[in-house]
Amino acid sequence: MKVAVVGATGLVGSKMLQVLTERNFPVTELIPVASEKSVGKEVTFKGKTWKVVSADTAISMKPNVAIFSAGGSTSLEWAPKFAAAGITVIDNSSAWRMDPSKKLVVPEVNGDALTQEDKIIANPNCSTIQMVLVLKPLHEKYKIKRVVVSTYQSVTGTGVKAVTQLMNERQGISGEMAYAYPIDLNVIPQIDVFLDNGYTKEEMKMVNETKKIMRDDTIRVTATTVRIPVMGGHSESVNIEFENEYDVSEIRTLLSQTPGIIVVDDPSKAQYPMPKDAHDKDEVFVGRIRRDETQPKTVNMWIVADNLRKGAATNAVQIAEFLQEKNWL
Ligand code: 2RA
Repeated sequence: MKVAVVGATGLVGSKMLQVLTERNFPVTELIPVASEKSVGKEVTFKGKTWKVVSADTAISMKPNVAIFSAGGSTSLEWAPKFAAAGITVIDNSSAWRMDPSKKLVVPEVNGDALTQEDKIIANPNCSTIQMVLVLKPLHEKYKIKRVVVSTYQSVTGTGVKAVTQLMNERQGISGEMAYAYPIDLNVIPQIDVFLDNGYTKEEMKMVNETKKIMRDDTIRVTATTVRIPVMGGHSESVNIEFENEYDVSEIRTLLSQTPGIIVVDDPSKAQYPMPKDAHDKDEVFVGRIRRDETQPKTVNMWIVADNLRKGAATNAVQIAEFLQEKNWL
């Protein structure tokens, strides 16, 4: 299988290469793609070096699949050109996510929506992916009415520049800033730009993408998304109101039995998920599952995942695996 990774030199791109290797995706030829200034550089994959090429050259090399992680404008420009050449695109940017003609996929949740005709497939936003994986079995069993989520998001979600800003601040070095404010010893209640309704784009991604992936517009979601000086993953405090009555221990069992989820929830031993433990893991971790005592049929929980893995690279590679198993690549 010839695989192009567009944005191969970025944080998510490098994670893609790592995940493709670990999951033994049958890559016979890697086509790393990056901006003109990186063309000619080399990328190491499976013990070999592969030359970085331009998007144009990559199309002429006819990969079976192209996994994009190079930002929205690159995806808008290039994904249709790859697709027109018959190459299936899995796109990690927000460019196509809410396009009604494109599927937005978390394989465990709505992989069944995919068909052989889908040539540009959108990978959801990191903070949405980890939440919907948990919401899906709960919705099936208790029917979700409303979700209130607050996020605590890792700087790795912004990219290399933000990691450098955090590290520089920690060492007292002044350098280029990824954020408008210091991030070390701080919390920034803004991820992405503000929209007219006073919410940020990241918050509205959580609202809109959740409905699309869950295929249910009746689920009400409200979000506050926050950047914190952490590296290993995104954390989320999630309050979920159901239509039907539930039982906390039943939820623990249900989530423990759901592929891709690990329940870490033992208050007597101070056991709960933390980003430092989720780091470099593919699973989504859930803990602090407890009844919301202020209203009926409502539960609180804490959801943590490595945003570069299940929130980005792993989910994209899982989509590729799904297509490959169907022989659609
Ligand atoms: C973030 N959601 O963490 C972004 C990355 N896709 O900023």
